[in-house]
Amino acid sequence: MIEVKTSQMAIELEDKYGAHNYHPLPVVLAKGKGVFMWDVEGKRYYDFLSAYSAVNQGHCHPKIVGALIEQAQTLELTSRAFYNNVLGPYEKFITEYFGYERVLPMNSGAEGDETALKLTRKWGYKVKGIPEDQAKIICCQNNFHGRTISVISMSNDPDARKDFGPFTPGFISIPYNDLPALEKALEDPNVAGFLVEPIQGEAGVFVPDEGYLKKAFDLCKAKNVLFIADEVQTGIARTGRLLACDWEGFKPDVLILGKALSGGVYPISAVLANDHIMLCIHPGEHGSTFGGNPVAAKVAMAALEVVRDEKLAENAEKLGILFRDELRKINSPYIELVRGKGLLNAIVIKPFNGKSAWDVCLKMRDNGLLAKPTHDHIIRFAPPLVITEAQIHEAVEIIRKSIKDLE
Ligand code: IF1
Repeated sequence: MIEVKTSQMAIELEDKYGAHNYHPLPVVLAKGKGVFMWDVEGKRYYDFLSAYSAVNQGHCHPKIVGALIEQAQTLELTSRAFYNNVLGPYEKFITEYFGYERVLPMNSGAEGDETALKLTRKWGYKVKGIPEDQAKIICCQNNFHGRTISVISMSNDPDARKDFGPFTPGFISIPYNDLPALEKALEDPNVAGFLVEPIQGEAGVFVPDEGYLKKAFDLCKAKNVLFIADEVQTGIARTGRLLACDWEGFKPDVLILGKALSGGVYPISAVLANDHIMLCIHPGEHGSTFGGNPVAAKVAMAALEVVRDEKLAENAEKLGILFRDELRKINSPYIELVRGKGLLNAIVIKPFNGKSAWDVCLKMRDNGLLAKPTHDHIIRFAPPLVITEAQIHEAVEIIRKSIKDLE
């Protein structure tokens, strides 16, 4: 491997040899620890993206990395053709942790969503009695559930869809945070499930009205429809509760987890459900070579233990309140709005002097804090949940200074 000596060199290599499916902020990271990352030149940054909430436990958490190394040196992969001595204990651990009877382990978030869609359809035919090939799943406008063809079939984002058709049929798209629209869509007797993000991440950290999720859950129950929560981004303590649905005191029928299920060290996702749903899938009907492998199982257990032992949900709730309060004190005509829950937050920027959210992110980078715009005018702020109160104050100061620098 050739050695990357400068940031410029790394950028040129990616530009020359990689597919151009991303447009990263120009910063080349070489090291991470806790809430910080360092670039190739050794400059330190606050990480206010956390790899889209995968690194909730902080970069290179010793307990999680330790679990990875130890298991990788012992037994890495057996496939599911055989049993292994770690998967069972992991399945017991994660189901008890989240309060479900069964888990189906996968790797990426999109695979988790695909799994949930297949499971819901299967349940629709086997239990609900929907006629063959007629099952429908309700999804929400402006959703983000990943990049596979069936998942983008639910999307209304032209960038995600254009020239990737034809699409998978069987989805009904309704506006998010709109109970009457849900009620109407649920009149169709062939609806098997309702898939929703408790907070829409890609849409710009759009937090629905209080009570929306629980009422949506109740509407689904009244029509014998599965409520499927995509907690890939909102789950694992990010919003100040273990799950974002916990805020409204109900348990989704089907729960999709990913990202921080590994603390960012390994791609791990999972679908959780109770027997009457999960046992609709039989041997040979679904799976994955890597899903639930011994390394993933050990890593996920360590990652979940860290969340509990270090009280990350409590910290996210407390520091989220502080963070939003402090952001709202920044007196700038360019901050239109601050919103979020726990440590999943965003500011909406009013375009000014021809500057956009991207320019703010570049300035924050210069001042030592990394965040990413979503759309032209929204910046997501989601630091690792191990952040301290003093660090929140320091980070807000960087954000304030960066906006003032542009004024
Ligand atoms: C990228 C966004 C975040 C997700 C939810 C499933 C998945 C995601 C709720 C799929 C993934 C990511 C992936 C990342 C960008 C990102 C993202 F801005 F695009 F919307 F986080 F907000 N469900 N979210 O948020 O998980 O298959 O990627 O493991 O680069 O596409 P995956």
